[in-house]
Amino acid sequence: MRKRSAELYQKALSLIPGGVNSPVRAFKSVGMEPLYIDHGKGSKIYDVDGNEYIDYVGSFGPLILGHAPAEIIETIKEYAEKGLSFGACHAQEVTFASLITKAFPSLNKVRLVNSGTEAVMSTLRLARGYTGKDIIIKFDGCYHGHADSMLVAAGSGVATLGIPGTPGIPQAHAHTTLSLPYNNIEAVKKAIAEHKNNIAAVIVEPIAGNMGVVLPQENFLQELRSITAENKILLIFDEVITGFRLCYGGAATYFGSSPDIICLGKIIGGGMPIGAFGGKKEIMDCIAPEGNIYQAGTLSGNPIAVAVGIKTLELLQNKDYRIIEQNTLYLTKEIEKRAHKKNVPIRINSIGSLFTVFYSHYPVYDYITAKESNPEHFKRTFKRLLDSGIFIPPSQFEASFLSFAHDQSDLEKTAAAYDHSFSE
Ligand code: HOZ
Repeated sequence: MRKRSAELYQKALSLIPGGVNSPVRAFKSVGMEPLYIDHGKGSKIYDVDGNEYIDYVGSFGPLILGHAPAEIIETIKEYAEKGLSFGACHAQEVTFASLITKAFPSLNKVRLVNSGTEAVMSTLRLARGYTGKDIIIKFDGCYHGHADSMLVAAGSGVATLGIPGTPGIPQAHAHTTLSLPYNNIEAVKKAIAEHKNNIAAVIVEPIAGNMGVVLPQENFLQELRSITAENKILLIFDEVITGFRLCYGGAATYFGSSPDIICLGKIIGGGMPIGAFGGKKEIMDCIAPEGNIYQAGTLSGNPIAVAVGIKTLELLQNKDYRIIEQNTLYLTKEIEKRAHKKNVPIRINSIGSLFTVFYSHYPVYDYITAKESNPEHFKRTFKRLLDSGIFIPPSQFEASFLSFAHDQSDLEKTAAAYDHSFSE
């Protein structure tokens, strides 16, 4: 049934570490072999064996418009004709920076990079250079890409594979990162009191999406804003997942917060490799060549990625986010109803078009409670869903994503597939 995928994986194992170019897609935590995808269209992907799946991975977030929307493909063709990369300025960068800064009121300036990881790496250097301090506070189970200092108690693949500590990372880097429990403002107050004069920044996923979806509790983000401002510590929102996901703007817009710096990726590239970070003018002007904090990249602001980013944002400006939110609500309620009928203990965390089903009796509000989810139950559900033509992320510690391309029939099929898996 997945013969060609199995053959490709065997070959890949001898050529690529673990057979994959990023760990989560290896399907390790679900005890299966990875799918090899041939193509995607709308809400569906098709593997190399010709199987069709309703896709809730959406490339781990960028594909809010679904796979291969006609307008995006046209844009790629149009801009590819003009050249693939210049290593020089082009007009689209200015348009894109203007679109992004308009969508995020707390951003005056933005710089483009090639991925979310790169955005965070650059941001941390900027925060340290700007404040002249070293320590960064992050939160357990949050994932900010694979830069050295951010892998301490990280989510996503690190959580999926249960990788202990941070092999390959100098002690000194780990020592300048404090990882605290998510949603625990008291822990933040204590850390600030202990390291008061040496904390450069607090970085947070305003909605955690890399330990499964975990929502900020009431006042968590507001209190973070006040306590960081009071102590001259920068507040960084990692909006790589949430940027343009909940509304036209980010979680900062959605919750009315004003972080000092915001990191973006995923949706702003509509599926092309891109990242960005932005902030207030006085902070951003510290970056070279205006200032002396160095950050650079040959492919940064790649003309095709930027053209796709602009088109994606233009299309999103005319979308009604309430539709995708209602669809997610419908699906999660259906899943919940069916689980309860069959006495399967689940907790669903959901917001906007993001959701995660945890197999747990208890509410999930941080990394410890996320890890309470029954891994065997997740594994069985994943397999059953895949066999029913539903593709969710192959890890308990990732978010499922709906797109504007998912329709009622997709949602009904998905609810029925969950129902079937609960029967087992
Ligand atoms: N950081 C990505 C998900 N949050 C990794 C996905 C992958 O391994 O492809």
